[in-house]
Amino acid sequence: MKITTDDISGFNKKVKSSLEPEIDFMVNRLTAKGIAVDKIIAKIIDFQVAIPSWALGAGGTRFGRFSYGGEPASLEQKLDDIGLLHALTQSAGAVSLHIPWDIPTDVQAIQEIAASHGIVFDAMNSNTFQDQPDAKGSYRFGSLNSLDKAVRQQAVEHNKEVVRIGERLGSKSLTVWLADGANFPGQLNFQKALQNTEESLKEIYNAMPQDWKLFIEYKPYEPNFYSTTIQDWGTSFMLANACGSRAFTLVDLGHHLPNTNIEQIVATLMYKGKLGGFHFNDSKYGDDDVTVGSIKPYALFLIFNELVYGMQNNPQNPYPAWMIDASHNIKDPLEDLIQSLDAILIAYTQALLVDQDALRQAQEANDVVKCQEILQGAYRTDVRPLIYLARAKGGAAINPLQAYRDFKIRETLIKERGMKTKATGL
Ligand code: PSV
Ligand code: MN
Repeated sequence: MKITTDDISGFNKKVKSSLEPEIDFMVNRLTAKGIAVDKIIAKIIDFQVAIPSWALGAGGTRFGRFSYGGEPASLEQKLDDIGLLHALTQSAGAVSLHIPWDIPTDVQAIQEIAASHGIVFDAMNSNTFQDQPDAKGSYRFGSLNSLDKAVRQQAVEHNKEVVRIGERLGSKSLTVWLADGANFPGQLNFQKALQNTEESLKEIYNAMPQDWKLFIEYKPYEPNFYSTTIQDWGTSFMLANACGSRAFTLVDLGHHLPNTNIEQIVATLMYKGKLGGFHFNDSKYGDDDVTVGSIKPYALFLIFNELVYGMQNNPQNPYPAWMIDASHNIKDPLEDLIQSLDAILIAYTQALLVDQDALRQAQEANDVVKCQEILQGAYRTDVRPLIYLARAKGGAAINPLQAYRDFKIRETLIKERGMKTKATGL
């Protein structure tokens, strides 16, 4: 199924008149406050988020998985799904591949499909958390941290292979997330595990092309429950520094213990020029991987406030690679992704509305009440009319979720692919 620009403009014509009063009111109000609405709209249009190749099908838990009709059964179909998402939103113009879940068999064909949808290849993801059927060594007791040199080498070689595949596709970065750790006290020598990890990462880093970046993801627990070798941002930061200037920390919102101040982590990393990648999701208890902004929207806004500040004030930090890392256990994956993109753009726009000069002055005057008023004033602004406007200007559907339903996309995908398809990956 393909959505054309005519489909989008036809849909927009239908819905625009009912939204125009809200849009006009918002634009007039912000303009009267001296805010350059055009610049904000341009920033919203520019913001692109990569969709991981594993997020197009139904996710699951260790207790089971409920398939979703019309799931993409191949990489080609996954790209088609991202193409639909991008046609509707114009903000999902990148894919992040997980190897070996999505090894392209015909690289040129895959490139052509991606290009036809306006999709580029963002960070490549390696996988040394699952054993592969033909592998000699097992990752049961670790991969890059393993005491077994042959297992470590196998994991290093896999990462090098992922880079080679990425090079052919035009990707420029590798994300390494390790499940390595221990389930029980005493199982692992922490120092040895860290040393092995550092040496393995250095080998991967040194084998990467000069224009590639390495993103090191951290996570405090799961699938190992007692310890994780790269448990937190500090460990990731230390390893990135040990590798070199093209190695960075990757923040995944779900990879923190409850109540961690993630916005402060973001600020610290950007100050040091080391925030390379960012995975969006939301959670209540752990790495729940639910829809972005569905549980803690204010926290998301505070994080975006630091991201926006960092992008404006920290030239030493590269532009971060954005990706949605969510799992869709009960919702239609495409609808869930549309909701996540909405939440990302809403929080981003609210953060763009923070009056940074007024905030600095209030901070300098130690006017704590004013500081809170400024932040919450931006957070409590219903910025959706600005997003409608940006979408109309950027060629997206003004209301992508409504368009998705009006166009009967899932019904069509089920007709085309059947009820019983199963996406590869988690
Ligand atoms: C691990 O929980 C993670 O966040 C990593 O980014 C993986 O690549 C992804 O989820 C999928 O397993
Ligand atoms: Mn992640």
